[in-house]
Amino acid sequence: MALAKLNFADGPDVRRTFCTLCPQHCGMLFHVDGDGNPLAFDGDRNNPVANGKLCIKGTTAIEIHHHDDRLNYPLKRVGKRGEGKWERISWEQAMDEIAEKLRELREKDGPESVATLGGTHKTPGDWASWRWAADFGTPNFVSQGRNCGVGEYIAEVSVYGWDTVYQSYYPGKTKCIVIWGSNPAESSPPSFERLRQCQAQGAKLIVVDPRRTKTAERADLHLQVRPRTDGALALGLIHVMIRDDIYDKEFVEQWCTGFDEVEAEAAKWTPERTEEITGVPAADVVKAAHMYATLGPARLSFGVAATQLGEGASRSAVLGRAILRAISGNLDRPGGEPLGNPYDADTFAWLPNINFEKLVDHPLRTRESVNAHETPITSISGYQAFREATGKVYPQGHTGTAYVLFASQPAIYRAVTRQDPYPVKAIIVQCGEPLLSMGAGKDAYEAFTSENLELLVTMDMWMTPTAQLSDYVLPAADFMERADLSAHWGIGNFFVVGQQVATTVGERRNDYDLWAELGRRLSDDPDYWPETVEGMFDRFLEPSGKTYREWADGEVNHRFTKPVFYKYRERGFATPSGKVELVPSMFERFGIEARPVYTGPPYSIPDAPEEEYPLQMIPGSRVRELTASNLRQSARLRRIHPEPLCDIHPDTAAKYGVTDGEWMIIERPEGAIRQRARFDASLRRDTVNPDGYWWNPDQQRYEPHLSGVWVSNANAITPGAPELSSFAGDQPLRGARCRVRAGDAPAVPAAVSG
Ligand SMILES: Nc1nc2c(c(=O)[nH]1)N[C@H]1C(S)=C(S)[C@@H](COP(=O)(O)OP(=O)(O)OC[C@H]3O[C@@H](n4cnc5c(=O)[nH]c(N)nc54)[C@H](O)[C@@H]3O)O[C@H]1N2
Ligand SMILES: Nc1nc2c(c(=O)[nH]1)N[C@H]1C(S)=C(S)[C@@H](COP(=O)(O)OP(=O)(O)OC[C@H]3O[C@@H](n4cnc5c(=O)[nH]c(N)nc54)[C@H](O)[C@@H]3O)O[C@H]1N2
Ligand code: SF4
Ligand SMILES: [Mo]
Repeated sequence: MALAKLNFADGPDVRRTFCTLCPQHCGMLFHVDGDGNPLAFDGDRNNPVANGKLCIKGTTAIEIHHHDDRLNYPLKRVGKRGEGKWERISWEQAMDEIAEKLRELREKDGPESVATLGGTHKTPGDWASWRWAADFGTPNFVSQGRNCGVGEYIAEVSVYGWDTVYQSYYPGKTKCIVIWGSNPAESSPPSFERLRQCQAQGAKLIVVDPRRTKTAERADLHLQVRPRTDGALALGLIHVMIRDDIYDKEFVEQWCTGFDEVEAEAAKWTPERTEEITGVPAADVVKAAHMYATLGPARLSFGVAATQLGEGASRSAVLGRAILRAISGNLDRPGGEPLGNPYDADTFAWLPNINFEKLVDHPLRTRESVNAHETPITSISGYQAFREATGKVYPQGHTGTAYVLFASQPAIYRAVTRQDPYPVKAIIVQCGEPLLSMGAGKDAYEAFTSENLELLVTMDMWMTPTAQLSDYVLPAADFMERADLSAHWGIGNFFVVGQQVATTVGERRNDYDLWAELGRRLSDDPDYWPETVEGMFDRFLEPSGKTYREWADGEVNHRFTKPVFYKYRERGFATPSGKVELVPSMFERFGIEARPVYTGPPYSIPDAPEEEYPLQMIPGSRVRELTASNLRQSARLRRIHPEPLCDIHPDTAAKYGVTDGEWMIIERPEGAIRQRARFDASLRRDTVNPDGYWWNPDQQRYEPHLSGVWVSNANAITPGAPELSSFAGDQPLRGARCRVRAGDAPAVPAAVSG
């Protein structure tokens, strides 16, 4: 229950941390009893992320902490995979047995035969798994952030040497905001609040989204783009800016290379042709270009959609957006696109403690990641190339470098089932849910149930569908049960430290412990893993001059590096040439089309044929009350959103016999799912928006139902072929073709506990 006005200064009964129920990491205070039970909570007004506000998800923290379904003890499978027969074992036994198997595989098949699948901004599991992979010697590690933004990061760092992903707009300073393929009204309460403040101070808003989202409702101009055609739209905007001479000529002349090639490509994209492909009226393309280029400092936001458009479409979209930011003269301009500052040398030691350098030179590693031959820029050699290019300006490298190293999930599944390009035989899942949230769920299932897979370990808070198929299931602590530190993967110029709030229930463990325990059994370096996560935090925080304890218990528990603008004027851009490379040499070096050539529908690689699958689906759009596949256990949140809903235009529904509020079937070659239709007359007629990540934790567990993983889960039917992933290995999660029809309610087998 929320208790009004908790204050950290009120004494030891009030503990201070931050919420990790979604990636925003809003500051939180808890009132605890003498046994370490959290009794009440409040937002932390002294934390700048949300200034004391919490969203509805955050308010379920105590419910989540005490929930009956939480995993409390390590389990070892004794029946067949997915049969639900377990033996309770100790952590010691689990770690010994898992480490032994990993050692055997490393000796027999090389360290690359072990893969890890992680989640998004779930401290401390993410960085600890990377640090572990670097020490073990496997390049086959992924955290789910790869599908939020690898393509965008790579494009931005290639074009101007740093990224703008985690940057924000500034009330009073930012005059034009373009929210493109993002919906902060649902996905980020703190940045939506900021957006409102900017609008109140006169900023104009352009939203690029096939849906009329709550964010789009606030827009001065809504460009209702056809899914997957963002690259064409970007070229149309560039075309108008050049044609009407409203780009920043001086900046382009002084700082950019490749402008002529961009101009030649953009010349083909008249507003009329742009309208033909994107569905955005030509007059709106012109209007948007003028607003963006002339209103004053402008911020063109990051949004996951552009990364998730798959082969061809994604590349032109992210490259086009990077070019727009550059030629509009907004790079590193106050109120525009601050090129994030790396942590000062005296603030925070991020990359040195992730230790990717060890992976590069690992004596046991002989191979690149399983996707490197297809998407060579996301690889160890890609990482080295970016280190070299950015190193001249940022000696520590680009702090988001992990993104360049992430392997691609479909390639990992293929390496298990087809042993191509080499076998992967063990997978450790932690903080992520591959069957539900990682795309290509069917391929994940095939891999997890394959005889080729000798070990599947899942560490989670719940018995997820992936956990149900695992050989070992390990109980994870929630954020209240651990000491914590968030640095947003080293890309946010901000860190916040959290106290442990609650006493751990049962044998739940901090995610760090998994990697440290395995690491201690497998590492050649006895000092690599401090005994506790606090010890590891001390290492991260060492340059700040304070220990974890001092930060956690001190008056202020966070630090924000103030942006410095126009840094390039002194040291150039962190690209190979030191200039903004509008046609990035880094792309050329890795065999990627470096001009912003648009390849969208019709696709260069066949997806589902258009005649049979006339619609496009854009599943996985965030809803305020859930985080991906997570939090469906909360009775409170389920009451708000009890069933999977698929948005569809009434005319489209009429055409295919679908009724508002009734069940409908969404089909692709991979299979069919059922959701309830929700009419939305503001949606494009060629687009449907199925809810993402849907399962039912209260339905029958284990095979064949697996808590309903195949019933409504949109990622059961997102394309899985590795060739359909983008140049950066991001999956085609949005815009794939589909068809719809009316259907009966799904059959629900009786729930059995266990
Ligand atoms: N409540 C909640 N908040 C979250 C999360 C959550 O699960 N729940 N997840 C967190 C994570 S991991 C992330 S990465 C962020 C993501 O945050 P956002 O970037 O805001 O992601 P979405 O809400 O999925 O918004 C993507 C938007 O893109 C639109 N879209 C779909 N296809 C296309 C297309 O082809 N072109 C264009 N231009 N737009 C398209 C969709 O309609 C949708 O409105 O949210 C974070 N916050
Ligand atoms: N179709 C479609 N698919 C998408 C997207 C999309 O837009 N459309 N978005 C993609 C993006 S951007 C992202 S980031 C992913 C999100 O994908 P994930 O990060 O996989 O999403 P979640 O469902 O939030 O978390 C997965 C699991 O982590 C567990 N978990 C939560 N906290 C902890 C913890 O502290 N420790 C441990 N061990 N486990 C924990 C949860 O119980 C849950 O089972 O989805 C991706 N998939
Ligand atoms: S779930 Fe809500 S309160 Fe928690 S971090 Fe996300 S936005 Fe903040
Ligand atoms: Mo994400």
